[in-house]
Amino acid sequence: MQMRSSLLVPYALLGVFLTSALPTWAGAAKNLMPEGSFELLERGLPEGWKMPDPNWYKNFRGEATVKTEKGNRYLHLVCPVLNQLLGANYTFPITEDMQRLRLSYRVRAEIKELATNDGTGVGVALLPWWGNVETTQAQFGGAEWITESTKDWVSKKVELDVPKGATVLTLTVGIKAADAIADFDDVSVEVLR
Ligand SMILES: [Ca+2]
Repeated sequence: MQMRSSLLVPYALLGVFLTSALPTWAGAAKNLMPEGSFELLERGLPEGWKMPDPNWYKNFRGEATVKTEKGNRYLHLVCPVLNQLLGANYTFPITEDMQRLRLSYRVRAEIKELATNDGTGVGVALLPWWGNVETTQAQFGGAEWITESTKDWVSKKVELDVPKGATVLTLTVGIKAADAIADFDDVSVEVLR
């Protein structure tokens, strides 16, 4: 009897711990992009990101770097021509139990000119992949692309359903068919369910 009562105390404490921890677990969605803040660098480049090749974008005087402002790092893109997509990619695996995602990021854009076709500007898109084959679907989704300059940083957020059977998602942060300067920070993709 003595042993049983001594065991009761730890279990009671565990119960208190679990009860207090539950609301936190319920509110925190899993973030699939641990390096969306551009704070961690590897040889000057943001860790986990595939940056565009400088040999390619220097031909049109483009720029893709990490800059620092008040101790905070962010992605800085410059695309002075209308016929290019200048972007950084982040690829991550996805499983069948991930059905709905929330994409969010902060962006600051200076847009000088847009190409005349649709879907141009500054923004973030998610592309699904099935195995190693790229889909014919042009764009899975993202927040509406910015087509006018922002005075300061603005926050974007959008919820998206994952296409059935997708095994990999590529997130592209960039400037598409626009003469623009764009800064990005705090990119996250959370699993809502
Ligand atoms: Ca940052």
